[in-house]
Amino acid sequence: MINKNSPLPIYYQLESHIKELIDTGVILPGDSIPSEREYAEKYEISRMTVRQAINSLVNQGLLYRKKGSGTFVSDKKIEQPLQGLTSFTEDMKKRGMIPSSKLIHFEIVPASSFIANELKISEYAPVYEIKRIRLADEVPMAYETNYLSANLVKGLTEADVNASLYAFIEGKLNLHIASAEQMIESTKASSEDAKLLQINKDHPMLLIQRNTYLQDGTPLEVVKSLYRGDRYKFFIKMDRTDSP
Ligand code: 16G
Repeated sequence: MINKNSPLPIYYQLESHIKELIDTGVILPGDSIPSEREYAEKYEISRMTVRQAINSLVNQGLLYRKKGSGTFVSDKKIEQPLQGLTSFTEDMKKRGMIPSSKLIHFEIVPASSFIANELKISEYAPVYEIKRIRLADEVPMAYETNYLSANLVKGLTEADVNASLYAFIEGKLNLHIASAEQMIESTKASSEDAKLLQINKDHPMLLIQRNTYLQDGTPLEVVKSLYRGDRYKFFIKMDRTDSP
């Protein structure tokens, strides 16, 4: 497994070996891996070399350390396509996971100048401000804040947002959700985010801002979604002919 005569660095060989065990399901999410000392003794290599291999896998998000109890295999990341305009509920169901929401905040507030501008409504016009923790199989995945015009999305209730916002808009209001623009950037969890998502402060996160439009171009929602960086990766297929 470790070939000391190989031109490949030993830490890299060990890293590839552990990665293969994860990829082939020999070791599963939640399983612990042997300690640095055990690897060092087994392969007669230095603990420094073992640490380098493990650090690299921790940095890639494939392993995580738990203080005092060891190093474990991370859960597999959810691969989220960027093509297609879907809802959280649809995305999770497609994967065979059970979506749910924990409603943190639901209120009609006067639109700030930023929100009014994005939704093309007047400042102080009534907007729903909705904050939800989005869960998949009961694990918190994202913290989402939506703003929608209360004059457009009439009669929205807490029960509707506990189910699916898009299902209400399309199914009950018969509005046609057509397009969206989305921006993704990296960030860290604040202490509030961390508490709500049951992760540590400064946990790596992906911040997604989405503006969604109806078929006639009316802005429908302004959304800020904070996804767990260790559980999500985004996928897009590109064609050279698509270039702007
Ligand atoms: C997704 C959308 C969000 C939308 C929500 C509706 C992203 C980044 N955001 O989370 O804009 O409001 O789905 O979900 O994908 P729902 O119909 O399950 O309430």
